[in-house]
Amino acid sequence: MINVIGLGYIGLPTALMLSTSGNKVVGTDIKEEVIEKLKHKELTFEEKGMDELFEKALNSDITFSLKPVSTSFYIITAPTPYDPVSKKLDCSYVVKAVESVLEPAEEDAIIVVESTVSPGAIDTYVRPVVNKYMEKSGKKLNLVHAPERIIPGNMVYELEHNARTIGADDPKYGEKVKEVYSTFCKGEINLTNIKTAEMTKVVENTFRDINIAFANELAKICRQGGLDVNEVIRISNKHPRVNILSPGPGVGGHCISVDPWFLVGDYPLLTEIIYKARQINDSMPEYVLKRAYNIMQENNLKDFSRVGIYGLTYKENVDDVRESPTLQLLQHQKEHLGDGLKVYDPMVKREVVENQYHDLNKFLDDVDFVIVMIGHDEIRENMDVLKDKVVLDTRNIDVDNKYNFYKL
Ligand code: SAJ
Repeated sequence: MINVIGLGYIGLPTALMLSTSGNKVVGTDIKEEVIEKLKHKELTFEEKGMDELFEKALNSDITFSLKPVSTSFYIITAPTPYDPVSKKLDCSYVVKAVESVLEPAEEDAIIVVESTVSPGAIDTYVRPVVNKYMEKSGKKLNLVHAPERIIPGNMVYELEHNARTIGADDPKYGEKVKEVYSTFCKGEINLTNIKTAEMTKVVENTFRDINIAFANELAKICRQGGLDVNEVIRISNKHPRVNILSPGPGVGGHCISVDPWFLVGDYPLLTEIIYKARQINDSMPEYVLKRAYNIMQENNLKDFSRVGIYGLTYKENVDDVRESPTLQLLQHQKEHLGDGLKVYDPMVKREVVENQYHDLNKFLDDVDFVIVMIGHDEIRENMDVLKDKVVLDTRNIDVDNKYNFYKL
């Protein structure tokens, strides 16, 4: 039986997938409301393909509990927040989750940590707790690190098809974990040690951050040079060894905008590109505001309260607002435009910011200038609704330049 500890964005789909792949699964979370909802057959967040997966898992007898159960296989998917000032990882949730399974764990049990941690964090924070318990109790436990790689918006597909990394002290236990993950994972499963597994995860997200920063820097260069960055990238990408990513209003989410800081924090003198890339991506929300100000002047628009922001999530078609470029932009609205910008996002049902709308038509009635921060399918499929507005399209939703939108 597998006990998944922490039923958030990673833990829940993982638990459901394991359950529908022939494993007996118990999902555990310390939050009562999460367990209550799941027991009442309600999902806690939206994600493509999750409804069907949940339905199947319920038929495969997945159960949910507030406390860990006694078994030989745990998967820890607790959150790993970071301190916004020091940029240091806060491993306390992972440590608490690991502590919670020490007592119920059977002799020789495997504890797989999936949460993203900074390189070396397992040795620094998790291993001492496990070792101390092993000494005290005489029970043998085995730590394994299998960092998750699934992308919000396509999690269910990627859980099944992505290659995976499994880091273990002893390859024998790595193989055991591989066997379990092979029940659902069709991708290649690579075995390594724990420290390498930690590093690969952070390196993967840092690679993407740097490449997005390059695209964003190009956008600034092309704007100043009077060029269309999207056209430059489209043509450059026809080269067989060039694959430039898309510029945008900033990098949000809990992964790419966070993980590179772990390397900067630990290797401050060596992380020049990595640090610069973070700064460039972090500069984008304010860059959008400055661009918006110029567009307002050009169009003789004076009323900041009739400026609307389309999109509050960190990327398209997800409901996650963590570290979203729009939230960063709103923090700086007063410095560059003025207070009272209006905000709408079809994916965000709850009240997150001031002046938030839940109806696209009402939102459009109240604004003259729309800054498209996120290209949700809703707006990509209904671009006509914007045709009478002044629009700053930061996501290049109007790929064919049919609507004369302003671009980044
Ligand atoms: N973005 C751009 N331009 C691009 C691509 C992305 O501006 O060309 C922006 C997005 O709009 C978003 C941010 O970057 O604000 C990050 O989005 P993303 O879709 O690139 O990635 P995440 O954060 O949703 O998920 C990443 C993935 N990592 C990599 O692709 C290397 C995913 O595989 C990881 O599992 C996830 O981080 C994680 O949990 O670490």
